[in-house]
Amino acid sequence: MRITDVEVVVLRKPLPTPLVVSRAAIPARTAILVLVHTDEGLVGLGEAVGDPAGVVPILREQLRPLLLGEDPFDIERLWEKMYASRLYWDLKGALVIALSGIDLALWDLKGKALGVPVYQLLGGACRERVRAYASDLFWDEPEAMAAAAARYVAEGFGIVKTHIGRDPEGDLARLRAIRDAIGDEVGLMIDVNCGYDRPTALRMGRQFEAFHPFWYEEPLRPDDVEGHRELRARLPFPIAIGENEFTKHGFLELFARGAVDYAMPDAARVGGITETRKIAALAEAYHLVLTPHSFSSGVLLAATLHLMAATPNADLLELDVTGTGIYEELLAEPLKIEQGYVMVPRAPGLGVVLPDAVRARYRV
Ligand code: SMN
Ligand code: MG
Repeated sequence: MRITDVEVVVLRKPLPTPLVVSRAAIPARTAILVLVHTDEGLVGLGEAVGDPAGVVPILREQLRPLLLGEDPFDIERLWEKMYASRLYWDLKGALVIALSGIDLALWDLKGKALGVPVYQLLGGACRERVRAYASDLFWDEPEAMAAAAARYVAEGFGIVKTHIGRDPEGDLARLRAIRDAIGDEVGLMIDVNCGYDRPTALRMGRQFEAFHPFWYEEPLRPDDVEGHRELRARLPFPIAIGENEFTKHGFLELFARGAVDYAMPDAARVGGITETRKIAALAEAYHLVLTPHSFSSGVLLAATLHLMAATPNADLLELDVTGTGIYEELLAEPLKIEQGYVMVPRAPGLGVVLPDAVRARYRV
């Protein structure tokens, strides 16, 4: 089998109200989908999570020519070919994000060609269902955040994640409202999306102790490895980072310097399924839990589920429960969620599809 084309489709779903995090308000849900076409008519579907303005030209102009005529089964070799082609310029960022989209598509294609789900290609299932947490509770009025949190608990989630960090003092009222609404037994993750500087992160972290966080996510900028290490040493709850880190080399530094408790590579950013597997093995050697970041379309969700199914030290699927994503429309079979657990999909490949109607609905 040979690769005949790499097609990029950008989908965009405008939101009635933006999702607000510490440094940004997200006005629309965007998905950069990558389709790897072959001479046998089989197509693999992947996703790259980044800014289309940077990622799409790299996919079309830099990576596509490297793949035409290649055997799509040679995933490791093609990964290295793409990465090494930009070694003098781009070791992180948009290049690695673009490469991730192709990597996901190649795994999907291989699974579809062989008629097996991707988790089987990755060594087989460690689990049939993955524990999930409800990711939502974007920055809003405290009452609205608390009501949503209570709803997710009623649906069976044992852990919820909030996105705060815009208004240090007001955020304490938000946490108080959420904690009061969910009770003491439910896990509460606090994601600050790189919103603080070092003194603020420590001062706020000390005040967060009252709310017993499950974890403190991205308190600082992603490049502040030492700052995260210090916070980890000074605060009595775990630090989760990684959604803005790239490749095994980036994660090796986080692990070796003791900057992280929960490692959060995003398979559609960090270098694909191929690279996330290597990061998982590194994390395993450091006795760390892999809790992949996943907040995009159904394609990344499916890739994350397959990875987590086949990875011994993976736990805590990030489930986008906002209802705003282009999510189940891209899944071959409906998602099965039971009491906060998500069943691992069994359709061939990643179990993802891009129906014409979905393409037309959100096409940019
Ligand atoms: C997040 C990232 C991107 C968009 C929305 C929310 C957040 C997460 O950091 O961890 O899901
Ligand atoms: Mg986050």
